[in-house]
Amino acid sequence: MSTGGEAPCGSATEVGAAAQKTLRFILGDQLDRDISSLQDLQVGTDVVVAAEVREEATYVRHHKQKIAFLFCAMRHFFQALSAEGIATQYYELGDHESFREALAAAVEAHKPDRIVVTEPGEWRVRADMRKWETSTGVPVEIRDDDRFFADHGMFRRFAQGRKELRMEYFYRELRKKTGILMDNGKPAGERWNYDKDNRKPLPKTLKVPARRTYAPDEVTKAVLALVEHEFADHFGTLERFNWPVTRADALDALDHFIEHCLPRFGDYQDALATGEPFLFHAVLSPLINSGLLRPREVCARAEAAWRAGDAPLNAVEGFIRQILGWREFIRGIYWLKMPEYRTSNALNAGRPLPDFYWTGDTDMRCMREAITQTRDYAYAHHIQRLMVTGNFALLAGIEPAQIEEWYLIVYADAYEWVELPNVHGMATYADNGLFASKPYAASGAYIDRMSNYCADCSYNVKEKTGEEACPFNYLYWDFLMRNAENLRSNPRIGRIYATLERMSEQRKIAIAQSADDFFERNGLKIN
Ligand code: FAD
Ligand code: DLZ
Ligand code: SF4
Repeated sequence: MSTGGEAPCGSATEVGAAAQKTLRFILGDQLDRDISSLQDLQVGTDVVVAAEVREEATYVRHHKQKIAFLFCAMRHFFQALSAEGIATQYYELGDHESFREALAAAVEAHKPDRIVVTEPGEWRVRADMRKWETSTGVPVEIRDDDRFFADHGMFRRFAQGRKELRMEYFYRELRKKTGILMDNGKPAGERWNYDKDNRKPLPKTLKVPARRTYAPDEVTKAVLALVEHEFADHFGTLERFNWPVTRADALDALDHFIEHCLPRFGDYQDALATGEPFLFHAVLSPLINSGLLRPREVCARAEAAWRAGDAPLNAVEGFIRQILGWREFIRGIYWLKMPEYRTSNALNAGRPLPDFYWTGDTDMRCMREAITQTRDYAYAHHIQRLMVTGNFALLAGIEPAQIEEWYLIVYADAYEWVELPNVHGMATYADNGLFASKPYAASGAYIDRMSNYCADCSYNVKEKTGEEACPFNYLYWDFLMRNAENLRSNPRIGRIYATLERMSEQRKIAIAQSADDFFERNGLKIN
């Protein structure tokens, strides 16, 4: 059922007879009242349109919580627009199957003089959007997405002529451009980066702050029932759905993070712990990516906490670097390199994705923990994504397209612009190190150092080969042996190859045999 709301009499801005009627089409990840497509909105003349469409929910079979989160946030956003007296047209699931169909219906219903949109986050949707003018017969203006600190031109200029693309240098440019964490033209605290201070495991005695809870209102309850019914066979559960879905609740989640988690964010940024899915992380990415929170306000709040003495600089710089540095840089890579980017497979990885990525049914404690909480919360923190599920996919040689689709499906914050470079580039090195100076490959020793998982695992992290041994141990060396031709010349892992060369033939055979047995046991053997 569609809901259309006209501006109530008297609340409309007076406009002349010649005012252009503009249809402003908002996508599910553009839920920001200041989004560029709404910036010159004429209340009383214009209509704002959005649509829940099956095509977006099923082009990959998104996690139930991801669909529910977006539909809830979209419905609440449109309620708030209507409450402002803005004319809206909101199509619910089932009204139209695709953006194109919904737009055609809205054009038919409202007869606009022009259509205004903000550019989408995904290449796939942009290609479609570029045809909207022809398909509707109405002029379409596609505006930049100025929620980001950098536009496409800034990244292109940064990338031009560089042999290596490194986040750190782009981040420094953005620090200078925005003045964030800068004092008199110099980085706050005289250092750009405090990463070395941010690698502590979680002490046994430290209590992790409880998360805020967001009770579902009637709108949210209706969406949860709809998603359970319509997307019953999609991955994930809705039982623990606890996402803020309004601007007010998103701001509340930001307050909570700044006060309770940010002070320790830096220290435990890389930690992993059984039964602790969130640790001191922000858990704000779905809110930022969908528009409920603005990257600028999130960074400003973090910086203010440091300036007020409420959070240390290693935490605040570490946090701001994720948003001002990594998030912007990753987006830059995506738009610089798409659509060819996704097609490379530098390490010729060709194994299928194991079933346990969907079921969590594995004896590897670290993988089980990451996958089951992904199923329950549509969330895993960065180190779980990179050094557990990502590391496994890298070491085992899972085909890039299969592991990329998994990441795009399972996380509430996943959109191709941010998922793809993180998986294709950072986690699996499928882009041949376009922006990572070496593969993020690690054996069980790394996971053991940063977590308490191994103490409670059926495998033995100290064992290197054989059935009892931690699979990350032999898969790590097997990966290096399999990819020696590609990786040996990389100066950052030369030392590791030197160790490999000193290994006895007998040991190398035992490693390869253990890996082979593991692949066989898990249905991952290929010719
Ligand atoms: P925090 O750890 O508290 O970080 C704060 C914020 O920084 C995040 O909310 C996010 O906006 C930003 N951020 C941190 N790291 C990155 C990064 N590498 N790239 C972009 N933004 C970053 N992030 C997504 O938003 N969507 C994805 O689909 C996604 N897929 C990923 C896949 C892999 C294999 C890896 C290694 C990382 C991926 N990330 C993705 C980045 C990162 O893991 C998540 O942004 C983060 O875990 C979100 O949780 P948080 O809000 O608690 O983040
Ligand atoms: C992810 C998603 C889903 C599941 N459903 C919708 C939807 O029904 N309507 C909508 O406008 N957007 C949805 N989205 C987000 C879009 O996929 C996203 O806007 C594009 O991928 C561009 O980033
Ligand atoms: Fe993971 Fe290996 Fe530790 Fe088990 S022993 S939790 S598989 S790293």
